[in-house]
Amino acid sequence: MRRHPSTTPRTPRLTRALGSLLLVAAAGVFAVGAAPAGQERAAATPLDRIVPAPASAEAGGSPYLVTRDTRIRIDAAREDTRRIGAYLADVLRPSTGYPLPLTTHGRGGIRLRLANGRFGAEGYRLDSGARGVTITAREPAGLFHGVQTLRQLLPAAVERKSVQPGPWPVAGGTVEDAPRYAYRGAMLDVSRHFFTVAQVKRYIDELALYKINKLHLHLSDDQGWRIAVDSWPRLAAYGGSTEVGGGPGGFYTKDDYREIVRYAASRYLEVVPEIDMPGHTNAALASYAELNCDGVAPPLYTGTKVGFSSLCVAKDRTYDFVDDVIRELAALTPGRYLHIGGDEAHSTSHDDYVKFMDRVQPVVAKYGKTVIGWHQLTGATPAPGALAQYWGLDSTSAAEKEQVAKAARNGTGLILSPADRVYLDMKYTKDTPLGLAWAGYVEVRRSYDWDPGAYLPGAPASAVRGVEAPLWSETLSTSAHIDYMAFPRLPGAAELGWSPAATHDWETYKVRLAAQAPRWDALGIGYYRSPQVPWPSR
Ligand code: TNX
Repeated sequence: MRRHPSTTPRTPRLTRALGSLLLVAAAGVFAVGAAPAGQERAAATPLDRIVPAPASAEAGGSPYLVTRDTRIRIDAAREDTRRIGAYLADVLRPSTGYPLPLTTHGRGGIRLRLANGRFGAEGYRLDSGARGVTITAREPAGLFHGVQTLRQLLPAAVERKSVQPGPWPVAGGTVEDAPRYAYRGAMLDVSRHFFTVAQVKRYIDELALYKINKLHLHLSDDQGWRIAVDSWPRLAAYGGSTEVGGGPGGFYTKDDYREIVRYAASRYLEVVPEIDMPGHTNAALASYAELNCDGVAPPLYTGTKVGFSSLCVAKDRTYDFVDDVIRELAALTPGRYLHIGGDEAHSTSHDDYVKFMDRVQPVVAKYGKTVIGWHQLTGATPAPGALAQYWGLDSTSAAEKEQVAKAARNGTGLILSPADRVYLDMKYTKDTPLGLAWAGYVEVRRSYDWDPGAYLPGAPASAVRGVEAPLWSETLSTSAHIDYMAFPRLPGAAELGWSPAATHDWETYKVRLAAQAPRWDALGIGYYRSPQVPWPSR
């Protein structure tokens, strides 16, 4: 993989070069009249004007024009390549109105090709010229990410569901790309408000566009238990029967959940399920009296306070429960991680917390999974291989930061989710109608402008496995709410996880981000029009 050696942002120079190239192109190929008279001719998007920024982009040669004759070429032997080709065709057909058949023969067109090479597990190369566009990768995940790049290189109208006039140019040149981090996540809290399978799928599609590869589902909390557990059926049937504000709540049957996992996998996302323990457990405690130290089940809870519930650490029955839940959840989980929460256990003594984690982490290992916990887990003894998800703030005490950094120095991997940067449920400003503000207001620039590799003092850069943007749902109950809080901050978090540090530059990022807006309009994604970003006028 070729990388730019310089540590200064190279985007402006490249963009200028691409800009003049495109003037030439526009005077040539597109002047032939592909666009209806009187309509502005679409210039091809410069190869590096995508989010996340690619590791390298070299403009050169003629653009490729997707036309009625374009075919999508795939490898006969590979079912996964065929599926990615079908996915691409599904994106392009409604707006172009072209047939875009999949074929294993011929030349040119859009070619998806698996080949050995230094692409890594998720990298790809995209070569574009007059005769075609070829995306090459070692693994299907790389091809899929390359397809997302191709989408963003086509005019935004390609995302519409009705036939658009075109033309459909892809700038000429080569993109070589691979992620900075293997873990690029987004979390959705389906406990405080329940979101249906269809709503989760919609979010998955939005995440895939920005090359996010982990969907962390916060499946249980005080306000609701959202996954069916056969051995403890009241968890979902009763514990899932309400939500914040007293609405009807809901839960996923095992088939629902398998469908989410399958859909996520088809977009190359791994689902990371979370059962939050030992705090954040009122829904479980309300469902089974025997889980309470005093044997009395509390009522269901529909408010938004945190820190008032705890599993009974001293009772053996608690560990039957934990074993059953983890066993059934692990069986539904093809991915390698199982998140056990561990945050805000304010009603569990420190000794009990340590005991609980010492007993529960081996259960996760027993069922073949790797532990992830919120960073409070570093106050106990993280299991070998465990990852800690850091959700502190700039203002978090030096002692707490050092506790996490020390664990990192001792081998605990880190997922970075600083609340005053990438908590997507934080209000943008005091006027944001949705969201919370306990971590402060988080405008778009603040959300983007930090370096995961150098973020936590005393933590080695090599401990950082990636970035995750959590979306807590105390105040959010619809897909429109999700979209408004996630856009435009989610693409920034995705870029921090994907792009080389050398590309990091707010001034060029905000231009690339602004260029995404017509795409969101085409996709029906309502977003916050931050005054920090030079949005095109509508
Ligand atoms: C803190 S972050 C929580 C959640 C809340 C969230 C709201 C974390 C691990 N716990 O219980 O939903 O703040 O922003």
